[in-house]
Amino acid sequence: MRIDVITLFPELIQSFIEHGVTRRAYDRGKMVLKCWNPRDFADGNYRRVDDRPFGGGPGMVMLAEPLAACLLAIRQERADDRHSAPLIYFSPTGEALNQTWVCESAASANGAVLLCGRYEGVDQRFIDTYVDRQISLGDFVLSGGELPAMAWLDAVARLQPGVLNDSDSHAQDSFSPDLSGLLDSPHFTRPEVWRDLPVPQELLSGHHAQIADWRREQSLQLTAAKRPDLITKARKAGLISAKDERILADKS
Ligand code: 4GN
Repeated sequence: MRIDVITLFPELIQSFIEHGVTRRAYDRGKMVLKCWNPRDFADGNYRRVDDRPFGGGPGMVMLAEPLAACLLAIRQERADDRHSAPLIYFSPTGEALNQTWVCESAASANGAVLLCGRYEGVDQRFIDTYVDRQISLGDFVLSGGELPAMAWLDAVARLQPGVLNDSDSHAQDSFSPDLSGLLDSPHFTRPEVWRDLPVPQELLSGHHAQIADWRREQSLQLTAAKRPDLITKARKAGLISAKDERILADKS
């Protein structure tokens, strides 16, 4: 899959993708990434990419034209039409990113173009004309869209087939279908006793069915306590069994 990233700080994205799962996705030929700096598409000696907001107020707004010129160059190089690769803009006003969406993006052969904003944001006319989806990582504000873009890249790269090794498979991730969209159960490793704290004995039994039962119970209890919305969602999808319901009823 090919990903293009529009950013005033290409070095941030470049250094990120040279490590970890994003690096592995590249090395294994699963992901190709190119950064584009809108400054290279800006006019004049100063190569301005921002200007003051109409109506007044603090901060600066990213100009539409350098972004449009940059996007045109990307589309020309990709030689595809606009909707084969969606333009994604990271903004606190976007829709919440979730694993379902990450899975869809990871499965799309066409990749994506990621737009990282800076300052107060991007001229709304560029957004209305070109942006396909606005994504938010949550209800907080960052000084730029680069960190959300890196989060998206990481989440999508680790789902590419052959990027994670068997030992760190994503089938058991929180929110995965294998877990009915619930939170993952806790993990333990050696030693068996650390500072007087033992590993739950169910995990030491070597009894696969008992281990699976324990993990399901932990997932259900953890999710009920921290994310009751995910229990409701799983119930609606018919993913909570009668046995699950008994576990949930026992503890509440
Ligand atoms: C996304 C972008 C937070 C998020 C951002 C988020 C950069 N902050 N919650 N900051 O996912 C104005 C220009 C703010 C782009 C944007």
